[in-house]
Amino acid sequence: MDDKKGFTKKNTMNDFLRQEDIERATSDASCALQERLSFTPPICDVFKAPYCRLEDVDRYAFHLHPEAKKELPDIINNVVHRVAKNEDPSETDKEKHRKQRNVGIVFSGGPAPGGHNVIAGLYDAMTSANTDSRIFGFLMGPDGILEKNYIEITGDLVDSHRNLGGFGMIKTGRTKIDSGEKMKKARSTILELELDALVIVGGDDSNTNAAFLAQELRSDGVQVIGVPKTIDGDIQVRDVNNNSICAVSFGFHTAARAFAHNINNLCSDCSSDVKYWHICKVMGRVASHLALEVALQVHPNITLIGEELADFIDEERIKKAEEEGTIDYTAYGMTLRQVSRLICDGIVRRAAVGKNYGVIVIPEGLLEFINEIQVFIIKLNTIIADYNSTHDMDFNSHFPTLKDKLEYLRQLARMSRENHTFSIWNTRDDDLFNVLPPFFQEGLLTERDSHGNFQFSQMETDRVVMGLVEDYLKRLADRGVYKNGIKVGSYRQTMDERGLDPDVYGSALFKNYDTNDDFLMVKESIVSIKTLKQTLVKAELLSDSEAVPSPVEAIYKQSVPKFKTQYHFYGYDGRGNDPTWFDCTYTYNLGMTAFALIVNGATGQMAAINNLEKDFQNWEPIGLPIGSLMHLEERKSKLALVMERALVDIDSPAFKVFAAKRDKWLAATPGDDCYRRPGPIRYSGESEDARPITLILNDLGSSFFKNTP
Ligand code: FBP
Repeated sequence: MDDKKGFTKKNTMNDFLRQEDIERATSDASCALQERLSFTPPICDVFKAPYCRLEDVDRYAFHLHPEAKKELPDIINNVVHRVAKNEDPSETDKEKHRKQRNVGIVFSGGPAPGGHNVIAGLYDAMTSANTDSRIFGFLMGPDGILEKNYIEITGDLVDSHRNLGGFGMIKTGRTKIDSGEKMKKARSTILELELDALVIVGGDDSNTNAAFLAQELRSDGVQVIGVPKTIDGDIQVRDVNNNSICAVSFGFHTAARAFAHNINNLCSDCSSDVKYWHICKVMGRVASHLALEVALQVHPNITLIGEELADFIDEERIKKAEEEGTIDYTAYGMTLRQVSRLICDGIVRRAAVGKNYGVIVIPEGLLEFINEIQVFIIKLNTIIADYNSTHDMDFNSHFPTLKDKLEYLRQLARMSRENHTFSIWNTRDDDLFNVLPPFFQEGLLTERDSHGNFQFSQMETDRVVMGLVEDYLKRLADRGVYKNGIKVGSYRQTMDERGLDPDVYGSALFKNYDTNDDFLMVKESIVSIKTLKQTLVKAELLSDSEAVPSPVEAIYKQSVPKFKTQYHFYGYDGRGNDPTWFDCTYTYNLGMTAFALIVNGATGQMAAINNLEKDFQNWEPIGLPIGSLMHLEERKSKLALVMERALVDIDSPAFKVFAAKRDKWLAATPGDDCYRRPGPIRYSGESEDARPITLILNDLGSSFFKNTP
């Protein structure tokens, strides 16, 4: 366009950016986001009725811990509740349902995909019962309760977070309400906001908090409901008869599927350029549920499951000790060195069939199951907790460098020599600790979280294990055991091309030349050009003064493996993923379940869904008595009443299927690998990925073995 003076106005960058197509292409609201926001998860049948009630379910039994009876007297006799339709509601029931309520909600602990849908389910249920009801979201986790830091959750806010991952709407935090003073502050906020109920969305520690708050606030008439959240999958509830009542916490499926998809991409890559071993550390804190699910989703070549290592018994050692009339306690549980040998075995076997590449999955909590390391973790937990409880400054701030920390430990060892009543850290501990590599020492001494838990995600577990693997592989290579197999055809072609008779050299070079194997293995005694030459001279194929023929040298060089690794950590990425269909639906119904429990007067209960392992039509909203799920555990060096975490059960069908298939998935045979493509995460449409494979196998296994005479 010309201006008055006849100059042509130049388009500026701002004009360009203002164009509709540019705005659309660069908008924060991607098409994928908009589709997600408009997805409505299905609701359980019971929520289609206008009113619901709670039915006591007496087929489940729990061992009540005496300490729980003592500390939680008002909620310890809670039972399992099933949410049922109320087909014939009385006027009181209707009033109870329609009552205007104020409810608080808080996220606690690490984010887990689906959290926003818990809020959406609760919001939709509450506002459809009474449009004047209000939900307050406490910001930054339990700190929001203590510091009266909250927002009112509006319809628009909910609509802009439906089916989205993360906990961005109200954020999260790891503070524990674990002292009289904090309890007082929490109570003051809750009463000031005139809350009828508080919903705590969290893991084992947070549900423990929910139980204690329920006990504390009962006399004020405030209900407290927990919701099982954690990608770790370690909130699983079974009764004393092993009946599964809550198969898994929300977030687990999405995180596992996200990790699986990315790890499968590594499988595609490594089987294409055939030169790397990818080492994948997978989150999950202590339990290896995520690693197991990833194994079932992707079939990586090697997956370690911590719980299995702890259960290992070295029969040979036991037998030897028996013969000597002694007991060898070191025969129980795997050592770090044995774990590394296990991995080496897989690597060596694959190399023998020409596969000097692959994928290894290591759960982040692996070290917890290695006896020698667990002892360090427990001792250091105690030392750090004791230090923190008696000093104004915490251990890590007082001893900022590794050197300072080691010096403090040395002082403790000295103290134990001088004063025999002090035995937590003795000279032997100190000596053993000092031979560990510095990065490993740093890892073991990292700050514990606010619950006193060891922070496995900060530990370079994978590097610790793989350091030993690399050392041992070098030794195996020196011994001539770790070698690349040479394809028969490739050997013949190399020799033929240079006019050498493959059969003349074959028996001298290879230990399996006269077999029908697809891959030839260079003899173990040949570990250098020098030993190669000696072998050929001995076989009278060469004189002392002659050089090794170049094709033979080339074949030898091909047989020497280069062990190249790439390290990956799968944790925060999957934890922040948008939820799968399973998690979208599970969490939306959990929010509705929380409301059903509130309407019907429950407190100290955890909202849950029974039959998650089955098709959606069978899902059954329930309330679980948190008090009955508690036991004593060491936290900050003291025994504390906490909700019990579930570890991988190595007698479960899912684990047994994995154990039965792992040799196949190692694929140490000629031919293709057995990688499985789980595909990207979807939130709509049922498919084979509708729920975790672990749940499917455990369900199929339990009915199969029940029906087997
Ligand atoms: P929650 O148990 O709070 O759900 O957190 C799970 C988790 O993601 C673990 O898998 C991991 O070890 C830990 O949190 C990491 O903690 P942080 O977020 O503090 O780094």
